Amino acid sequence: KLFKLISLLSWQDGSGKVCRVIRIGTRKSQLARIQTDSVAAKLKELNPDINLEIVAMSTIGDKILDTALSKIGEKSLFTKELENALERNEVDLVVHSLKDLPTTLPSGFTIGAVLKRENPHDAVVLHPKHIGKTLETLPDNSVIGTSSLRRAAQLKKRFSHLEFKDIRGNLNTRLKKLDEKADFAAIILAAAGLRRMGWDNRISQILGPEDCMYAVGQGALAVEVRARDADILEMVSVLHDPDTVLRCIAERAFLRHLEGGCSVPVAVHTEVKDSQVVFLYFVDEQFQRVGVTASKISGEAQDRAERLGIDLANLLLSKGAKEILTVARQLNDAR
Ligand code: DPM
Repeated sequence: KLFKLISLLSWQDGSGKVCRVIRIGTRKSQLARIQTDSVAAKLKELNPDINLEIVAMSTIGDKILDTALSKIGEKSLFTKELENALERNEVDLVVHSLKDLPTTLPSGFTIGAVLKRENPHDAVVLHPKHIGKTLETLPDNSVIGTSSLRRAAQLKKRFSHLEFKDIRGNLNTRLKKLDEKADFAAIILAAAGLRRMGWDNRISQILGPEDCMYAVGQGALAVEVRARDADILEMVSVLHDPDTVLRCIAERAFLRHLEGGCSVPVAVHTEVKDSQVVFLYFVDEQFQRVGVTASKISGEAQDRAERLGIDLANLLLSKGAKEILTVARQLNDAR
């Protein structure tokens, strides 16, 4: 079946070389397009003979703009339509922000590449009239826009003089809502997204772990493929960044063990120290760890990363994390 598909999509060029069209699925937002184009450019550079085509689609997360993400209650908010297209062979790979991918993928799919992480931290973008201030020096009762429970939970505790309100929409919409109205004194966004859009100049403060830890997988791009499509899996595997993969396996294992999703306030901070990544080749063994297939990265190192995430989750569970998350979910459902 795979062979048939390849022959349907391939032809010989003037020099007799076989060309194949590889279709890449993406969401329609400008950020998604920029992220997908960057992965496409890397693939083209590594495989000059391939022909890439980009197919843009809308997802539920793009269509429902008036509800906080955590309230929509659909797990694969930004990914379902793209996975359907993968399943129907309409596209061969899909580029996502890793933090939007559930820690358990539907069967038949895998993350074939996790690219080098951008700055994973959250950033403060101020309303122009507050330029020069920080979260600490903003006036009492200033309203901060974010619909991330994770951000609001941490920042409320740290900056009790501020108020937090939901803001939805893609990055362009949010910046417009901030600048053109007086509803928000500042909004909180991932530094990585702002940087990719070329809006670094709007970042007035990067939040360190003492203020606000980031979301699992934040700042890393992931390439999702059909788990059985060995050709595509092999092609994208060279895009893996070893340090990023190991950090993200640990983070995703942690979140999965806590049974968290995008509706619970779970945040992380990871670092790689004295990296001891050993490169081994597993040719016909395909282990998936929290949805990731990285057969050229030491399986032992991946196991250790996964174990680390699970151990930390267990430590928190023993200190009452389950009860806290249950209450957080109930409060969120009642919002
Ligand atoms: C997820 C969350 C948000 C996105 C929840 C969270 C932010 C929602 C909001 C799971 N996905 O972070 O606690 O602010 O209302 C998203 C962004 C990026 C990927 C935008 C952002 C770009 C950065 C990246 C939305 N998904 O967080 O500012 O590649 O990590």
